[in-house]
This record gives sequence, C-alpha cells and structure tokens, in this order.
Amino acid sequence: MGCGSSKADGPGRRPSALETMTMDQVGAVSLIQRWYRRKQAELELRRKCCWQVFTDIEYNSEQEQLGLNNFFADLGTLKDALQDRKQKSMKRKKSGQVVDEDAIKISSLYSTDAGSHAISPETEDKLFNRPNPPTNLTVAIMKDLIKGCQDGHVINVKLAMSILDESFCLQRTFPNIRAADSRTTHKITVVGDLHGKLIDLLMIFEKNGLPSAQNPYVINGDFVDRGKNGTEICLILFGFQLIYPHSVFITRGNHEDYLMNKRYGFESEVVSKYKVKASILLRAFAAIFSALPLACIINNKVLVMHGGLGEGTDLRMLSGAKRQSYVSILRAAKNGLGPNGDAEECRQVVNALWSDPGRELGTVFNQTRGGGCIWGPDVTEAFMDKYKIKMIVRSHECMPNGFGWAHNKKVLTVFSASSYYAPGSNLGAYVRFDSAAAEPYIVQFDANGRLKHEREISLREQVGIVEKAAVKNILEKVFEHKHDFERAFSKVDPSGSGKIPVGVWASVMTEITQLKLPWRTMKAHFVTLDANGMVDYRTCLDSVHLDNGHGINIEDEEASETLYTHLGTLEFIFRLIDTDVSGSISKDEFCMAVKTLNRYIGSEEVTDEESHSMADAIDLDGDGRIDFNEFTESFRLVREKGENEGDQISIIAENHEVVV
Ligand SMILES: [Mn+2]
Repeated sequence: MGCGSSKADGPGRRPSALETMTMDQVGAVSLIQRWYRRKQAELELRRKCCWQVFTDIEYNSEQEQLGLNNFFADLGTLKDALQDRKQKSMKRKKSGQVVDEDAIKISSLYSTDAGSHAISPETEDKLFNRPNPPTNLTVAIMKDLIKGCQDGHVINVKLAMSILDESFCLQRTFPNIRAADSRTTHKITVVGDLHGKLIDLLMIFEKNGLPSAQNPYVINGDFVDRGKNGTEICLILFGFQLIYPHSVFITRGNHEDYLMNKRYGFESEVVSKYKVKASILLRAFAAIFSALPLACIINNKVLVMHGGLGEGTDLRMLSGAKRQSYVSILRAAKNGLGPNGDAEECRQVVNALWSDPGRELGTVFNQTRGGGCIWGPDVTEAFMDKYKIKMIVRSHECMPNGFGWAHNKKVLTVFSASSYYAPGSNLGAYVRFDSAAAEPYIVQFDANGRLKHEREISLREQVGIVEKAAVKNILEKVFEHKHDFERAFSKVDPSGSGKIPVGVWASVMTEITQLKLPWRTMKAHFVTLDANGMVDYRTCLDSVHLDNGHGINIEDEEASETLYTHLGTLEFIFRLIDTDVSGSISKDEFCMAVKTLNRYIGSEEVTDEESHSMADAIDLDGDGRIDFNEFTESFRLVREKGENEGDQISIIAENHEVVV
C-alpha cells in the first residue's frame, strides 16, 4: 500500500500523521485496516476459486480427447488410406493436367507415423541439394512481417511455404536435445506457452528485444492452438530461427501435434486464413512439429522441456528416440507402444511433453490430464544428481503469476500467455538467465495493458471479470448435462420439494460435472437459498440459456442439449473425416470413414452403394459434399445409458447405427 517514503528523522521534521492521531482515530484506522485485509483475503479466495474452475475445465476436455483414442487409431489408418488414394490419383493426373508443384513437394514430406523416417530418400535429396535457399530471410523482412501481422494481414502463402520448407530441413539437423551456450552472450531467455497469442510474443520482443546472435531465445512449446495467431507465431519464430539457427531454440509442446490441432483451434485457424491452400500448409506444419527437438540444455546446467520428468527419465534414451516418428504424441500417449513399437522410448517422450510436477513422492499417472505423469520432488532430486543439472524449466501449466516454483525451487514453470482464461485471469512471464546472476530473472507482464503494479488497485474489478468468465464456463457444463442434473436432483429430492441442503447440492454438482470445485463457496452464483439455508436447486437449471456459437439451428431442447454436449467431439470427428481439410466431406471421404468404422466395430460389411446412399441422404442441399451443418443435422448424437453397456455414444444416421 502507498504509505509514502519515510525520510530520516532530523531536527525540525514535521510529526507524522500517525503521531498526531487521537486514540479514537487510531482505533478507527486499525478497524479499517482489518476490514481491508479481510476483503483482500476474500478477493484472493474468489480468485483461487475461478482459477480452479478454468484449470479443471481445461484438463477435463483434454481427458475427453484422450478418451477417444481407439477411434483416433482407426481414423489414422483411414487418413493414410486416403492419402494413398490421393497420391495415386495425383499420379494419374500427371499424364496430362497441370499439377500443383507445391502440393506434391510438401505432401510428400509428410507420410504416416508408422515408419521410422517420415521422408523418402528421393524427397530428401530434392530438399537438401537445392542450389539456393529460396527464402533469404533478413531481419528487415522479419520486421516487415511482424508489422504486417500486427496490422492483421495474413502472411503470403508463398512466403509461408518457403519458411516452412526451409525450417523443416533445419529442424531435422538438430538433435533431440539441443545444447545452448550463453557464456558469450551473457544472457538467454526462455519463453513458455504462447497458445496463439501473438500480442504476448510481441510484448516479450518489445521488452526483451528481437532474437539475435546476442539475444538468444528458447521457445518452450505450445505456441499454437486456442489463440487466433498460431500461424503468425510459428512463421515469425521459424523465420528468426532460419536467420539465427544457433540462437533460437524451439522445443516441442504437447500441442505441436496435428491431432490436438484438430480439436483446439489451430487447424481451423489455418483453414480460415488459407482456404484451399490450407491442407498443404497443415501438412507442412504437422511435419515440422514432429521434427522439433524435445528439449534443450542451457550451459549444461538448466534443462528446458515442455512437460518434464517421469519415473527414470533417461536423457540418453530421450536423445536416441526417433522423434520424427511421433507425428502425434497424443496417440502415442494412449497406445503406450508408440510408433516405433518401443514402450520405454514412448514413455520417455510422452513424459517430456505431458508431465506436471507434484508434491507427492514418486510418480503417478496424470489422471487429471489423462496423459504423462505427476512426478515428485524425490524424482527431481535423483535426476539432478545423476545428470548434474541445477534446474528444470518447464511450461505446460497456466500460472496466476506467469511462473511458479516447485520442488524446493529446482523446478520452474514459465507460462507466457497472459490473460489466458479470461481478461485479467493471469499474468504472462518469461525468464532470463544472465550468466552473472545466479538466480533466474523473471519478468511478468500482461499484454492487455494491465501491468503488475496496477493489479492491486483493480483487483476487485479484475476478480469480477474473471469470475464472470468462470461462471459462464460452468453454466455451459451445466447446460451440457441438464437432463443428468434433473435426474440426479429428483433422486435426492424424492418428494419434489425443490429444496435440498447445500452439501447435497454440492455433491450432485461434483458428480455430474466431474469438476471438483469449491461449490459451497461459489453457490451464490448458481442458486438461491431460502430462509433456512436450503438450496432451491431449480434456480441453477432455469438460468441456463446458451448460444452454441456454431450457427446451428437447434429446435427442440433435448436434442440441442445432446448435440451441445458432443459438439466438440463431433467437430473433431468431422475434421478427421475431412482429410483434405477442404471444410466439407466428399463422398469418397465419407465412404472411407464408414468402412473404417465398420471394420473397427466388427459389424458386417457396408457396400459402397450403401455408403453412397447414406452420403446422399446427409447431403441435404445435394451439392455433392457434406458440410458441418449437414453433418450435425443428420447425425443425432444419443447418449445411451444402458445399464450394462455403461456410457456409449452412438451415431445414428438414417437406419444405420454406428457405435463409437
Ligand atoms: Mn502444454
């Protein structure tokens, strides 16, 4: 608090305000102070509650994504099959028609994650023996590029392609664990998750300078998804790395994964910016992501990786992993064997990108995320002893203050996307290691303009904004499960009085949303209480009204609820089937998906004719393609609560039923 500066006592100094106060006044001041402190503590508590809401909901959806694993595996096969088919048809085209040169070059970069090398020797030759690098990037070009991005322009597709093309070749020359040396530059800066928030990257550049030979950077993964500018961030970072390959270190995060990108926004970002060229770019991005190094060690002392450690993390094994085979780390995390059929290698790679530090000793499976593990202080200790490492810097978790210490200040989490969950929800941070200083120098910022020193003044207002966003998120969850709630409430209130004790209400909320939130503390946001302190549970269901944001016309409420519950999943499946990322599903793509699904569930073969007629039925406007609206209109997602089958989602189209 601003108490002013106190100058040294001296003759003739004016007595301070406190000294001239009467006892009554002093009493009043201390009362106000106590009241103020209590209010601050209350606000802090409210802020913590919101935080839990955001993180719980975030991890909940990641888990759901992982739960679709078996389905991914088969759709992965489907993707490969379609790829083959497409390449064959391209070859056929070659005989007479014009073929897009770029398309062939980049698509051949990307093959399946089944082989140990994603590139054919033929393509490799073509890439490495090029007479002149096509980009010839300069810092001046990069500055123009940044200016253009700030003005909201989309980066030219030719420039984008040439940066990606060059960057891919460069990534492949790096080892899995890169070594950074800051002894000559006397500094190196580590940046954490950016998640498509260009404004944060630019703020860091403004405060800390552009990357250069004298100003090296480690960018520690998760620069795409969620935010709107993953493309720009990638191209700016890859561009600077092409100019300063030995001063820009980019490590892979769990979102540098094409399957994650289908669900969390990067794919749709690229599609909306590049339209027909999007699929080529996306393939190039997927290829580069799988070629990114997994970690970086600064001055042999500080290990930087996105997730962290696991049981017996072995740097030698991690160095030897065939990283490029891991086109999707998410898929590897679930099948456990990984693309190379080596369970131990797979475990090491997955932990490096997915794990979180925890307080308990040893390691446990990361239940909240559904992938990686939670490792304890003893694991950190043993690892540091073995490798003579002094500190681990990792990212992967949003932090209220942009950074956080764990394990006796041996593990530092750095998260650089400010206002990640809602405006004012958190600060961003980056960390600089100046070789002279023993301690890392941590800089916090909020790219939305609320700087740290202003925070306390507006804490109340800020908590209000964050709380509103958190409550909205929960109401969405409540809406998704409205009917489950009605059933659960009628069970605990058989007489139908509409009133239940707070504790009962809280446990129903936890059970149905699967979110372990401080419901009692937050109850005022959702329900009204009567004079006896009983919860009127209907008030939380009646207040829910939502816009699904997809422009889908929803008629009856029950259907809209089930549709809304699975909209994310449905969109994800749609993107998987739409292999050429055209924004709509062709009949070929649809038939292939039906085939794969049928093989997966082991039901009898559906003929091509049958699947074609299904496609025709779904194609409501008869233009020969199925767009997302047609897809959701025709497919009713029904959650079957069969007593024996447990939770199953079945997609019913016409008379055909497919269980996912
Ligand atoms: Mn992450």
